[in-house]
Amino acid sequence: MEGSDRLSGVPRSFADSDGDGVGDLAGLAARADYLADLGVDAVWLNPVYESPMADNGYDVADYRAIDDTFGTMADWRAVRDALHERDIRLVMDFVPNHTSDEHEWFRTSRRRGATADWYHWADGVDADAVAYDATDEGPAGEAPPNNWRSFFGGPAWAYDDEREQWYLHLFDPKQPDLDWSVPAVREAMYDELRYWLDEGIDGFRLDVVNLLSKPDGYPSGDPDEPFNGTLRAVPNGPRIHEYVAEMHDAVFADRDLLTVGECIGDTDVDDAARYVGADGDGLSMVFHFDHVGIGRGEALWEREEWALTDLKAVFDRWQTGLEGRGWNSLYFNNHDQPRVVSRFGDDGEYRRESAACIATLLHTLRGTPYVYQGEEAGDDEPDVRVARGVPRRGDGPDRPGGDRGRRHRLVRGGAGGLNAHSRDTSRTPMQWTGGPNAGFTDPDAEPWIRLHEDHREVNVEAQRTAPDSVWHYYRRLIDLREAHDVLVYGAYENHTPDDERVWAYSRTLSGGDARDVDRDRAFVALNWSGEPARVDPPAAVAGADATLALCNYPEAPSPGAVAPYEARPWEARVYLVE
Ligand code: TEU
Repeated sequence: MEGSDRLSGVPRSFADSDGDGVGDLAGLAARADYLADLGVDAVWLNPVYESPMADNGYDVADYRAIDDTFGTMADWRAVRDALHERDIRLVMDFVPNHTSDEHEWFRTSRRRGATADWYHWADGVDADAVAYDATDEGPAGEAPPNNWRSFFGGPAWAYDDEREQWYLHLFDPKQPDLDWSVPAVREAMYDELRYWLDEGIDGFRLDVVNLLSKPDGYPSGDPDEPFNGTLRAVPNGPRIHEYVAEMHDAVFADRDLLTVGECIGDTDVDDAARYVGADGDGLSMVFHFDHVGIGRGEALWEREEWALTDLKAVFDRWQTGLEGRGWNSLYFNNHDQPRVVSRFGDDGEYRRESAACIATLLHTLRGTPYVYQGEEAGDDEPDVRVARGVPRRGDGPDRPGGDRGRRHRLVRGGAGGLNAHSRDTSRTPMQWTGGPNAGFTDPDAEPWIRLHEDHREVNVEAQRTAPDSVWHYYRRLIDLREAHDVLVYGAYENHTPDDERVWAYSRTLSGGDARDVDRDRAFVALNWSGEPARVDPPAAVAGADATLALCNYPEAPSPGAVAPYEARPWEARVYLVE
């Protein structure tokens, strides 16, 4: 299970069964064969719990109920069964750090009932005594308890008139943070997790799990850093590993599960090793942000020049750093990230080649590849103004009038930076066909968010009928990885760390490995550019007998040995070396 693919997706954008323009569980169940055809062996479902949808369902009002938007519990069970019948596992997104402000726990907390201390409540401070800005909220002359900023913009504290105190919300004001130092909170969350395991699911993606333990006393962060230093002050807090270990023992132990924890901020390899646990008694793996942080400016919407060597350095660090200590997750895309073809590839002339080249990287490294809906069809980024319509229809923090909305308009150079980091553009409906509404919903329905205008050319149906498409290339990559353990478990060595175009590396499974290994070395060469580039295989593989197992150009040479060659733009080759 470790090495194979997961497909992640936003249910509201995947497939609509009832013509209301919003994707749903019945739509997903009806596409189970598609997932099996692609070859993924697990599905990570973004939240489908009952929610006022202030943040795409990451604001949960009831962890045990399915939101009407997506269907019923019976529909959910039908999805589970449809996947299981095809040997596809189901991983649920779980949101432990915060609830919706409409959750019964928060309603009771704000009136100082039984869950009075379940959230982070604090008194305000004298506005004249602090250096940070007060807000218009709260009593006159009172500032929030500290200077932390919400990751969605604005102060991280909101004043509650009913309780007459401030509560912490690291995301939207409708997402109050739970206080995990309270044992009853942890027990309640473990109960919710067990509920879903008892329903027969196969794992969890744990949303911002590394924010659960807040620093004692809510110390203000460094005002010279982005978000006033909140992103440095809060993640990986003092008791976090205690909580994860406890969660493991209380919920995950003795079950065959996949647990992946999203870890934002400066989570490094050593932190990740601790999350996984010395004896595997933690999470299966984490999502870190080191590589997706490349090319992002200081301000949220700024875009910077980036260099391939920087991207390599991140992967090198994680590939070698976790060797023998933990397992990597491998991803570029998800519901929060701009489409990788537009970001690190070429969404113009070399869309097909660059999409396949980047996919080759994800499928030939040590770890678990995650593919985000549409990625397998080579989806790129629509212009954000198109995706959103005017006014935009996306939900959550980027809504108009929010802090992000204000930042949008400040971006220099038009929509470039905005496109680069908006979350809406990756959430446009799945492009199934070139027909009306791209086959996502009924022809006369209005999709909840506008379709990408290129769906007439770029869609699953067209991709599946073209043998040399990105879609078929993903299929072949998935099969190749399944067939060759060296691509899953082999040690990674980068042969070209300083090259700005060529990324050439080998994977080696050392002898004596108990697994059934048919070949013990692979050599992968990627030309990460639109120019021809010379590939010089390292001494260890040069001249060795080899099979060219995969190449993203249809006319591929089939040499009996790895020899130097001139790589075509975005050419990717995978050799299995004798
Ligand atoms: O994301 C955590 C997170 O920090 C992201 O919001 C990220 O900073 C942002 O998207 C910029 O790229 C998780 C979920 O994946 C996201 O969808 C939720 O909005 C968030 O947590 C709150 O639950």
